[in-house]
Amino acid sequence: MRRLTRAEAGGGEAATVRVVHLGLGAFFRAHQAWYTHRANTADGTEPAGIAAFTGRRPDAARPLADQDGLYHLLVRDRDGDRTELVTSLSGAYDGADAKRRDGTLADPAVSTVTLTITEAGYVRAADGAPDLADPRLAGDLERLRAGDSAVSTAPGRLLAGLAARRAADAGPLAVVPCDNLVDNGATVARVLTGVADAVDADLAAWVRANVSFVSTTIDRITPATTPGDRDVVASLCGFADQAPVVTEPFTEWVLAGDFPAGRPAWEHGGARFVDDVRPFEQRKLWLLNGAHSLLAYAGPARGHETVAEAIADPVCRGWVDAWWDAAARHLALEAADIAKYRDDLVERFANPRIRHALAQIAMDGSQKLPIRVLPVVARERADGVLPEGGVVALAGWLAHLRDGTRVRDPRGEELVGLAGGPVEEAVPRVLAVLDPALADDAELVAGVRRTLTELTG
Ligand code: CS2
Repeated sequence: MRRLTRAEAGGGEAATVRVVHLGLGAFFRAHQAWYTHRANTADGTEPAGIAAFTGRRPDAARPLADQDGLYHLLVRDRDGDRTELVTSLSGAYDGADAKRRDGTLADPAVSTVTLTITEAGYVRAADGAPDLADPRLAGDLERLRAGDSAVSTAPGRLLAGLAARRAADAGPLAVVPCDNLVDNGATVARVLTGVADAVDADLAAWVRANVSFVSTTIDRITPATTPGDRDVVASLCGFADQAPVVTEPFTEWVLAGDFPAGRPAWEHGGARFVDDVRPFEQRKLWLLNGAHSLLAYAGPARGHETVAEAIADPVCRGWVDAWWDAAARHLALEAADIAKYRDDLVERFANPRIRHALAQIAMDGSQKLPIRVLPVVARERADGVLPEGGVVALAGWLAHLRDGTRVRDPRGEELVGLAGGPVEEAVPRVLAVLDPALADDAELVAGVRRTLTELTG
């Protein structure tokens, strides 16, 4: 078995770094790094290298660094597997390496920063402003004010890098968030300028004048890689790749915003540049991610562990269809477009070769539900409708919290506490954490109680 290196695999020289990425995980490698790879391999483009920094998993950099940044995608169709070598990663680093991070962001050759830091990584308060009372962010503010860039939150790290860029007079750049948030460009702008305001007024003014915040919709289902997947990659391509990424054939990237210092030619991977991402964003967040969360919380009550198992169960499929009917009523898109998107989603969810664990999707519900489920529930309630799919998603979340054994959420401890005890009181208590208006809606609360009892027997 051959070791994966640029010399062995013919991946070419690592390209000059033009993109910095924060959040070196599987989704980034299946998505933005793949688009950059596609851009680099198109005729007539100047190759752009990516320097990627880890977030929650510092150990993710090591196997990639050992492979000169190279790795394979294992693209799994329902009929078979293929591998694709991705060559756009020029460096993989521990996100705590402040010197490297700041030095790279201070390089005028860098034009773009992409982010996959998860919904929770933006450290936002309920009103969308940075949660300056969060102990980690408060600690970062102290350090940044003292000129110390050994910070730990993603907004703190990005701001430290931008301060270095300003000091080096390295010019403007674009920040491109790639997390499943509503209006993610405006969201990250609010967080970053809010943190900058709390650190230094001159730095905040520089950020406002020099950083363009691009909004994006991103999509590619990327389950966690298993040791068995590494064996499949080895047998398909003959390399002992220590860091392959499993993904589906489908991929989408829609972007709106300015790139003042240029950008990789991502359109060569199929990225679309539009004036307004909102219709694409709502379609994706409500139909795909909303259904994912519904299945993640209600599927285990019916004995399922993966999305493919759950969607094959007619009861779960019925819930998802009800959810999609409700969401579709509020999408500003043609009915035929929505029908096609739904058909494609069923096909993608049912892909038997993608083992997408419901437990993976169930993470961080307190951050995800307000984005992917509550907007539809609120619209349906305003129309006087009790949306069955939304009720099942919320009741399933309650069941997940009451069980308590698999909860991974920044507010997990508090939520598991609130979800305990008699159902009567637990339901409004937990719903109020998402939005007090939900707990005041007697019909909704009664529906969630009823469904919770049905789900948990
Ligand atoms: C999933 C997403 O884990 C989750 O919350 O809903 O990661 C989903 O797989 C991606 O957004 C697909 O593009």
